[in-house]
Amino acid sequence: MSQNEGTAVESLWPAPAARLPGATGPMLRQERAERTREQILHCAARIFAERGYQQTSIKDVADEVAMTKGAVYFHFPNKQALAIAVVDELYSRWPVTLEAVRGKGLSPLDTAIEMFNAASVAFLDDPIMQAGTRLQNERGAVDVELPLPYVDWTNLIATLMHEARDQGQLAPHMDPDVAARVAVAAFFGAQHISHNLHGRADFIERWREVRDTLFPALRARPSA
Ligand code: LUB
Repeated sequence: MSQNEGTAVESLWPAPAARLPGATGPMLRQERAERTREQILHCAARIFAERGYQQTSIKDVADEVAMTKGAVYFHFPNKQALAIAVVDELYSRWPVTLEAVRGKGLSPLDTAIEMFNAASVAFLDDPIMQAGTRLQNERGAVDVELPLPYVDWTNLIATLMHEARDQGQLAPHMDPDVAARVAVAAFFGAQHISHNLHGRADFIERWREVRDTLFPALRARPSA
């Protein structure tokens, strides 16, 4: 492997020209390196989610991904970088999810519900989500500054609540920013309680209760 592979991956990927048919060695190496990085990140997420930050070592991650510690260090200089990468990966996904959900052409409030639905499933089956949540819960004990939690989500939901108000979908007395904070807090609180009491086994059910209690209160009443 070339010595500058790590930096080349970040700066050149994706490099459309190099993807032309007949592209040779270097691009393939980059793709392989990118895939390796993803594998490491995914395995690190599983371990972080299971054991927490302090109980996880680069050695644990290397064992999980069946590589040498050196191979892991090639992509991530230390455990701090791995933790940041997991959280960054998590936060980079929501705008993509929002675009997909917006593609359904739902009303703003129903788009918000669909976003929470997507997040609820991710809590159950996505190691990046589970690890990101655990790392953020432990952020006081993580020896590197993680991106601020909940802020992106609250802004994303607030944008939808403002759209709901502009379209007359929000109850007239409801402040869109308050509605966003309450919805995120209720959703995330239900997740936290379900996680700690039942390993999230009842979370889908608890989220349905939150949704069916909260969203009717946010909606403007249909005029008679
Ligand atoms: C989101 C997590 C897990 C909130 O925004 C965040 O910080 C999040 C971890 O802290 O999901 C989902 C409402």
